Amino acid sequence: QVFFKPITNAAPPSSTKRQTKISVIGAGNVGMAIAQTILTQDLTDELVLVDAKPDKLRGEMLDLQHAAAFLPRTKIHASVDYAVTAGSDLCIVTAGARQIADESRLNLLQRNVSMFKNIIPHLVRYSPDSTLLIVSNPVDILTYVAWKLSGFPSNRVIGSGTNLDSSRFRFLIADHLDVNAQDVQAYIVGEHGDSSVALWSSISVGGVPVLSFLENQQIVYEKETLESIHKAVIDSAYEVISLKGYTSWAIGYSVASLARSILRDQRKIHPVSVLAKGFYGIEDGEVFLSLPAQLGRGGVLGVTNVHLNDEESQRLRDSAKTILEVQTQLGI
Ligand code: 6V0
Repeated sequence: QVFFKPITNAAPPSSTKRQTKISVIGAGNVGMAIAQTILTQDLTDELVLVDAKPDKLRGEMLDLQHAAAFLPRTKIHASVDYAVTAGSDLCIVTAGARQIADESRLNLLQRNVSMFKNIIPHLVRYSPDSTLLIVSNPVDILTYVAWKLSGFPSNRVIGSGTNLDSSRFRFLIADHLDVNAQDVQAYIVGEHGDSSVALWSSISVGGVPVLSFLENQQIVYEKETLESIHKAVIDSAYEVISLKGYTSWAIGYSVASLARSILRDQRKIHPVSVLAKGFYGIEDGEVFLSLPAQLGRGGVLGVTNVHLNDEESQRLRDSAKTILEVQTQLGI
């Protein structure tokens, strides 16, 4: 029965190595891009997919399993039953309702909240010690909803937030300056999407602060170019969606980078959606917004104290207020 003849006098296998398990809820375009990036980057021992559509789910699972010969060894499971997620370290939620023609954003949000009421309690029940990473949109509000529904401490509920916006920002700056995007430090914070806030003063390339360098050189027009880059960041999701129907690859890499920081205790700083109360003058109400946060095995370890000018702080507080107004209509 045994394929290999066991070696004799072997020490018993070490039981100290901790196995990791990631569950991805929603096997659509975004969920599958995240799953495949996690697999290729060897981030987990077990990967679980959950979706409401059993046939699509099994098809996606088989398709990934058939790549086993080319991938690091990872157990891949899929089921519509959340029991399969039991003992997950990280639960990534990408399930989302599609917008119906003429539907208001608030109505779409209400439908996603109802969906979360079905999803989050299962994740809590089967993986009470996990970290929840929310990707479904509107991500900041749904991260708040997940936090409320889960009863988890806020350090274990994170939204993917502006990690993706910041990566788009870094790409566009790198492209403009003809440098490597990994050498560009630049943060977009606040609400994921239209009202996001670019932190101009934090932009540096290879340790050189870009704005003060340009100002010293009195190169004013470059600042306008950077502002047009922020606009391009905001427009880029719409552009990709209008061209290919959805976005997937960049969000896949973005979320995999968060998974790595959390599960491998990388203590890296990522702009992600965290409970913002008490930071940067946001005092009223409980809102989740993206701030530069340090991520590690315990989830959110802290928020860095980046310098924000008056306009940036005000825009952040305005975003918080807008989100809070929407949240009060949700009845959570
Ligand atoms: P999609 O391809 O329609 O996938 C959604 C999946 O969710 C489908 O496979 C559904 O069957 C599944 N689903 C629906 N209801 C349930 C349920 N109750 N339980 C389990 N699964 C369910 O959408 P796509 O993958 O393109 O997008 C998913 C979500 O990610 C949307 O809300 C997007 O707006 C959001 N994105 C968030 C981004 C971010 O930066 N935060 C970026 C891109 C997309």
